[in-house]
Amino acid sequence: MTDCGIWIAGHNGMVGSAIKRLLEGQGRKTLVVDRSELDLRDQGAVVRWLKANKPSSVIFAAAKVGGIYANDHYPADFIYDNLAIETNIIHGAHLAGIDRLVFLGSSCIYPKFAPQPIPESALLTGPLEPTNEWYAIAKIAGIKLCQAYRKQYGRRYISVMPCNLYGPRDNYNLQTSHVIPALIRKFHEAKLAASSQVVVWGSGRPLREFLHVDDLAKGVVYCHDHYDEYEHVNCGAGSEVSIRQLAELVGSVVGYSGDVVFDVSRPDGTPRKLMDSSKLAALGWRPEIDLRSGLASSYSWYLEHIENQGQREA
Ligand code: GFB
Repeated sequence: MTDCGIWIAGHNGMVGSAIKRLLEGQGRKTLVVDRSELDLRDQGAVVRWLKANKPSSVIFAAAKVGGIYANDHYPADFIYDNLAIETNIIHGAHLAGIDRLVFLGSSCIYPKFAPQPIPESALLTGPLEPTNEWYAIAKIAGIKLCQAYRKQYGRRYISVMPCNLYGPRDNYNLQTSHVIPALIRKFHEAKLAASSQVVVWGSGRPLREFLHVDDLAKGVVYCHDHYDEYEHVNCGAGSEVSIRQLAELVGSVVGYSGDVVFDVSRPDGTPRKLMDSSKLAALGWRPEIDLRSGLASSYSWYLEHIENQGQREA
């Protein structure tokens, strides 16, 4: 049978592009389609495209994503776009006879006060963090879609839950970005302007687990090749830092020596969300990029791609 390639849905995003780089580096055939040619929220178009192109499997990295501000301010976009994309791709893959699919979620699927480190079994055991419950509900629905098609039709659809991610092709728009690109940009601009202070949102106390997207890509491809179970699987760095520590680290990588002030009128979000990734570790995956060197390479990427070419919109 002809190998039509692995469809990377969302290949232009930070996660999808990392997966594409990795698969192509391994000499594997990939399939992509641009947003201008296929709107993933259009059910008929997605089903037609899948039936016509027949990918051998799907890695599902397409999503409407954003940081704490975007999640909190655009709840309808986050729940609608993600639910639509998920139902269209997962149902469409089934209709097109595609037997293998990897869905990507997020650690925000877990309850706000989940036990730490968070095991996969903590799903649906308590209330969610309000700043991102819309996105979280959509991602939980994605896990359940995969499980439903596995249970009813025997499809080998699996889900992988990453922690907070960063790396090349991150979004550097200060309103919609996650904390790492926001701090890289804020510290860099403060250094250039010789500003005496940088404003960091919230109290600085929340703890976050950050994984470089190239490490995630290896975990996802590993799961695509080797993991075939009903339960979703966590994919995290295994360590956490406070936002205050992160700000100090970014300041030192960027070379900014002014003060950091915390704007407590901004939300902290979840106090802590360190995942237990021992299930994936037992399968043989380990993260390789430590936070400081990942931040240094992200700052180089920012200087090369964003700073000199104007800011990308989200
Ligand atoms: O990265 P972030 O937006 O995502 O924020 P979440 C992490 C923490 O950094 C929060 C603080 O406590 C923010 O208040 N922070 C400090 C900042 N300064 C800044 C800044 O300039 N920009 C941003 N964005 N944050 C998102 C979820 O949650 O993470 C999504 O809303 C998803 O659903 C994603 O799960 C991974 O970790 O709070």
